[in-house]
Amino acid sequence: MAIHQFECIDGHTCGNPVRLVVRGAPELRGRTQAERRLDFLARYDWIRTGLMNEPRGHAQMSGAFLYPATRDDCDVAVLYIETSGCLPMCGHGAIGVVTLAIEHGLVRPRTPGMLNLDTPAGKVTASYHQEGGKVTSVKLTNVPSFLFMSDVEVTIGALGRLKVDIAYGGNFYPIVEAQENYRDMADFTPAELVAMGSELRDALNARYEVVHPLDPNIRGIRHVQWTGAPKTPGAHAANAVLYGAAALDRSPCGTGTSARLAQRYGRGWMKKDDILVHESLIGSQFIGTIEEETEVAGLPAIIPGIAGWAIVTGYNRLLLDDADPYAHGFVV
Ligand code: PYC
Repeated sequence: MAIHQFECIDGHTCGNPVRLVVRGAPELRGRTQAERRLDFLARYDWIRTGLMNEPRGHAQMSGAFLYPATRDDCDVAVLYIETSGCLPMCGHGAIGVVTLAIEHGLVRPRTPGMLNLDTPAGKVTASYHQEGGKVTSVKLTNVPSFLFMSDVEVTIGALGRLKVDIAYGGNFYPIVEAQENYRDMADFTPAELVAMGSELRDALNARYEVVHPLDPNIRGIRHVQWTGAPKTPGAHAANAVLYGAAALDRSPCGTGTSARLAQRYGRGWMKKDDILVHESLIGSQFIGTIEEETEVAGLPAIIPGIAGWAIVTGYNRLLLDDADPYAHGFVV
């Protein structure tokens, strides 16, 4: 019997939680951060479920551990943890990690104002602004992102037949745009978006093999992106992203916004240097940009830029006590 202790800095990025675990990270095996992710999932997933799920976390909880970088061109490696698993990349998570880590002196960037992150999905560069010890904004230059499948047909009970595009932005996202059987996310309650999104995700995963063309360990659909008209003047579009069993991202979702930029580029609706002011379910915003054009295994792709902000909300020492029947968390 043991009590496992984890010291955390809690914060949020544009409304979505970020729990940065600063003490208690398990030692991982692997030559790359992608291999370490697989090792964590095989041997330590109970830490993720204990720190993210109830009773220590909640449906939306999301966080990260820091490790020494596995590559020379990065300052620090990040392992993302979340209620749905260990994501290859998490945009709101990265903005939160950079803010919390820089403000607390946990990392030493080689170039002031810029931190290179070694993530399971690849290198992500974060440039940040600091004023009086506070990080006021972070802009990520994300991994190559691309439109993977377009006009995929799927039928769900509540809406009937839908056509969705599936795009990659560090995770795969089916993107539901306005169409005959769907107008706007504003027509539904959050609980309805969760229920319909879960059904859509299951239907797509049952029917399609969605696998990254260069990394077979990045596979499957974990998220669904409902879209709608923004409420704030100046914003171009809104989204509500489902992840895990019942979470709707309170931020506009960094990898989701990257996927949406890639979808719009792939469809010819946006071009290099265009800007997408993306609004979340609660009205917070990320600024998405198409920084560069590239290709992934012959598919046209982009390097997305995602800008947002994060803030510290508190400090936590969490205990996973082997004597607690709920030490590893639960989902209802
Ligand atoms: O911001 O990339 C993101 C993200 C993924 C899941 C929740 N947030």
